[in-house]
This record gives sequence, structure tokens and C-alpha cells, in this order.
Amino acid sequence: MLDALIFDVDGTLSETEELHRWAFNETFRQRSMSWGWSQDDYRLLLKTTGGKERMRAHRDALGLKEPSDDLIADMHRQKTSTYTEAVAKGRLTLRRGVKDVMAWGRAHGLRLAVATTTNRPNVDALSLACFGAPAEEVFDVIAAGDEVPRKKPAPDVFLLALERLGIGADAAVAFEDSRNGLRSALDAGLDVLVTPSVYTSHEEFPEARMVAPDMLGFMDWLTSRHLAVGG
Ligand code: XBP
Ligand code: MG
Repeated sequence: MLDALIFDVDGTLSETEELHRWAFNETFRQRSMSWGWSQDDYRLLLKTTGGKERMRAHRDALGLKEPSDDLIADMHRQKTSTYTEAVAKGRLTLRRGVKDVMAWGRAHGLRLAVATTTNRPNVDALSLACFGAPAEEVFDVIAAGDEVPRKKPAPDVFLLALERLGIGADAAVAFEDSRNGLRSALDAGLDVLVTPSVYTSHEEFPEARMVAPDMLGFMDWLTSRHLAVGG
């Protein structure tokens, strides 16, 4: 039985990565660092999931010893508060079809979950700003950020979401925007529906069950998948 829909956040629920990129650059600027990530830089940097991991990868690619991991963790706390303040001011909108698919799920008695590399404060801020309610009221299960030892493309965060849902992968469908996310959900045993985002439009998703420009494209597939397993 299809029991749950599991959503990635960044790039899937909302086109968030330009705002993340701005928050990273604001943090570098406020700390008088020479770092500055262009859109082209960031497209490559997004191969590394996780903001702390991304900054560490950038430091290492420059062959630098500083900033230390501890300082990067502090920078990430600052970046997160810069990001969440901007989200609270209404800088994000939901992607087309997100509310429709979530409403379809609720109307068919399905549970809704989140499996994301971003951290929980960012999920909470997006939920309040875009759904007008706390994340724990919008989603039945939330698996985010540092709750798992290995970030996407490792399957850990989707496996945690399935564990918290108390179901097997055959009873859920995952929604993603990136190859890292697709690989994570696939390795967790899930069927994956992909809506490429601004920063992943160049990627290929041959293993996806379906690829569509927005989530409205999945409504027929979801209906047949739900009916096929007895609804
Ligand atoms: C996308 C990510 C995150 C965000 C930045 O997560 O990889 O790292 O880019 O958020 P997903 P943080 O697509 O899995 O939602 O700085 O909080 O990591
Ligand atoms: Mg994503």
C-alpha cells in the first residue's frame, strides 16, 4: 500500500539555493573573508551536500588550512541565522504543484515526510513562511541535516525517514531535484520522482521513475501507482 510521500527540501519544495548562496556570501562578507561564490562556483560546489561540508571542501580545494572545522561550524551557524531571517521575510515561494501533491496525499490518507540535507532550523523557517504552520504540523516525519552520519548521496536520511514512518520503501515515493538526492533515495530502495531545479537542470536522471518540470506532472502517475497497489 502506498502510505507516504517523502519530500526533499532544497530545490524540490522551493528554489532555495540562490538564497543559500546569498547567505553563504553574506557570512563571508561579514567576516571580511576573501571568499565569494558566483553562480558558476556554486553549481560545482553543490556536488558536496551540506553547508559545513561544502565550505570545508572549498577550503581544501584552495589548499588552505584555515578556517578550521570548528570555525566553519561557527560560520555555518551564522549562515543559518542569516538564511532563516531572510526566509522569514518571505524570500521563498513553493515550487509549482507542491501544495497540490501534498493535498492529494492528505486526501488519500497518505502521510507526508521530509528527508533533507539542510538543517532543521531551515526546514522550520520554510514551513512557517511557505505553509503558514510549524513543520511538525505540516509533516508527519522530518529527517534533516546532521541527524544522520552520512549526507546525500548516502541513503541515510531517507532510511531515517522510513524508520520514523515505520514502513518499508515499497510503501513510499520520494520527490527529489538532484542526482545526489536521486541516488540517496534509490539506495534507500525508493521509487523517485524528479523535478530538476535551477542548479540541477544540467543533470541526467535516467534512474528516476519520472522526470517533470514541476510536480503537477506527477498527478496521473501517483493516482495509478496508488490504485495499482489497492489504494
Ligand atoms: C541541499 C543541501 C544543503 C543546502 C544548504 O539539501 O545540500 O546543504 O544546499 O543547506 P537537500 P545547509 O537538497 O537535501 O534539501 O547549509 O543547511 O546544509
Ligand atoms: Mg535538493
